[in-house]
Amino acid sequence: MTTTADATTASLQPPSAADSTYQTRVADYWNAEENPVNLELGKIDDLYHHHYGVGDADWSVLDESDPGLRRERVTTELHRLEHAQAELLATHLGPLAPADRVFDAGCGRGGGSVVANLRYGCRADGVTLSAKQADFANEQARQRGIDGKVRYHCRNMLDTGFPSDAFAASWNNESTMYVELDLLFAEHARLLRRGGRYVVITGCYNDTYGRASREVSLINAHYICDIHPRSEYFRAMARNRLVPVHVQDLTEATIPYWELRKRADHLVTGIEDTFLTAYKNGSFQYLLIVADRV
Ligand code: SAH
Ligand code: GPP
Ligand code: MG
Repeated sequence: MTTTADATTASLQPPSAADSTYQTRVADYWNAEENPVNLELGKIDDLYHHHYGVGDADWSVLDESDPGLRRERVTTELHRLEHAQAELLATHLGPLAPADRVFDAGCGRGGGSVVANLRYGCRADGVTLSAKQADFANEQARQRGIDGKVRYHCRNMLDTGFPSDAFAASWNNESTMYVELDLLFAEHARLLRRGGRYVVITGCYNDTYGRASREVSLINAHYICDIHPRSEYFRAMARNRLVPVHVQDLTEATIPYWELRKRADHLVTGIEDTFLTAYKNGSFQYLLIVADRV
């Protein structure tokens, strides 16, 4: 009886990095994810991003008459906008020295840590719930010859096991909507040294709208996430020794990306109109917050 019960319990237990059934489902999503909008863009220069873009789009790519060339130009333009987002985040991490260590919380296929390493020469540790993403990212680092400095781990960003006060900077790029902010910021505050820098880019719901809109709920369902209100970021940072030094509303800056992506027939996933409606009806915001660990 006891043996049977133990065996049943063991078979239901989530894999090591996930500590709940919810996190197991999130890991399943990312282990299975192979959207062309992510893989085709990443292939261009082996920088694989799982975030959206910022900045003005070059609309002339849509005028290309040759269909194959048009697809290629649109793909390249979307990648340029996603890369600009990664660079924007990275500029706020510094200054950093090559000996400094940075933490990439919810690292996806690893692009963000590579961008930080290329910019500062720093050491980076990325963590993701997905073993497949961590393996993929480590192979990319090996091919670039930066695997001595940039490492990816299949771990939980709420409980990384990394040493305290060891990191000069850390960030979440579109990964905060999978976790409770108090637990997340407590871990960043533990890992960062005093005066260390924390940066987040996220989609949040707008408190002035009221509660989560229909579109915000559809985005939650699409990605299996739970988008927080803007207010919750500042409350949770204040409770966890993170003091904002710069806040930027990127909503206007991300709309061209979505308008262009919507017209990329070969890359659309079906969520494009929902993002555009959510941004335009004022219920949803794309936000950058930079904070110091005190
Ligand atoms: N920051 C990356 C990827 C964002 S996609 C980029 O900008 O490209 C969201 C990522 O968050 C996925 O890799 C997912 O595995 C990760 N994630 C979600 N919950 C997590 C958790 N509790 N611990 C570690 N990673 C998590
Ligand atoms: C980006 O990943 C999306 C997320 C991490 C989840 C939700 C983010 C919000 C800002 C709400 P992706 O690049 O894998 O998404 P897609 O496949 O749609 O390009
Ligand atoms: Mg994407």
